[in-house]
Amino acid sequence: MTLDLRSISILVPGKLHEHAVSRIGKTFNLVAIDRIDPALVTADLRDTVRGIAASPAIGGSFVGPDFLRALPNAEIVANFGVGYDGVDAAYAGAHGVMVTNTPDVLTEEVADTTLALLLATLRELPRAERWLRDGNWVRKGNYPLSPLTLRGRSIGIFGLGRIGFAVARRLEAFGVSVSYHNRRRAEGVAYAYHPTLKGLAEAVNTLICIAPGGAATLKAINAEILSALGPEGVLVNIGRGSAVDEDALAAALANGTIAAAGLDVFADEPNVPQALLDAPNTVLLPHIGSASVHTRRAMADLCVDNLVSWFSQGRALTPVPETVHVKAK
Ligand code: A2R
Repeated sequence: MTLDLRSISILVPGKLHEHAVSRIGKTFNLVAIDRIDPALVTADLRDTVRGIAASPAIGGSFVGPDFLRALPNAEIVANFGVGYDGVDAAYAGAHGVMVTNTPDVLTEEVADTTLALLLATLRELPRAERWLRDGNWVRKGNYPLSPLTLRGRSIGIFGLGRIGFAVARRLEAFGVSVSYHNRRRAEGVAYAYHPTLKGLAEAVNTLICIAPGGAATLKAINAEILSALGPEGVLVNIGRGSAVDEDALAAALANGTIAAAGLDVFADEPNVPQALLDAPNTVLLPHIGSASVHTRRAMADLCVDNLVSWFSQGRALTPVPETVHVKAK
């Protein structure tokens, strides 16, 4: 007997990648509301929705207890993205709701973007390009030599997981030293381990943040960490903006506590603090770490494949650690 997945209602609250929406529409009974908001859940949705596919905005809407309580028959939340700080996975896990994310399929893309952002920040590539486009090469001559370089740098990775490893492998090819901080030492890894972020920041002059967001890393990169990085210091953040105290960072960039920062993520996206926009020593990207057509489509497929597997095989493909124990009904 084949199960007809079309009878299963999957809720898409707010925007989601169009390939994911299209596949959900063809496979399941797709229902949609404008945003993640329990006030928008009708009595009919409350009774019928068995799964949620969502891409919660950073610093915005949140699949939290209120939303999950409003949908008591939801068995699974398929999060679009590897970072799932937009879903209360601990609450979901404690209440028998599976949460999935989209790891691995974006790892190499985000690692590529990280190296691009690091080099763009050190060698001032966006400003150098502007120099050319503004006609300064013709009018004024060569672009000034960049004070910063990757040569001789020591790199600290905050969050040596899937993406962190892919970044470290690339950095090895660039001939620079790599060390890291995680809560636990990564097994079978030769890179120097620092049990504290402060210890890592003291030991290196370049900090790459690829740790998850959430309460445990909230503003972990603060004035103390930036000061430990020192005047040659460079911060690259490709993980989550919430991990950085942006006021402290703006001050550190303005007063020479550190030299430069390359940021792809911000605490309140899409809003970027004016002080970071005004700083000459920042390279700022609009959260494009994984944002190629190729990789976003792979993420969309994995997001939907989790729903298909859950409702047809009774298992999730990529459950988050907080919900691995959750069994299908
Ligand atoms: O702490 P550990 O031993 O679980 O290592 C993880 C580390 N990590 C932390 N390190 C220090 N303090 C924390 N509070 C903390 N929480 C986690 O971050 C692990 O080495 C790394 C995360 O790696 P994965 O789980 O493999 O994630 P993946 O695929 O590399 O993506 C990382 C993040 C996402 O969460 C999004 O925020 C972003 O990339 O797109």
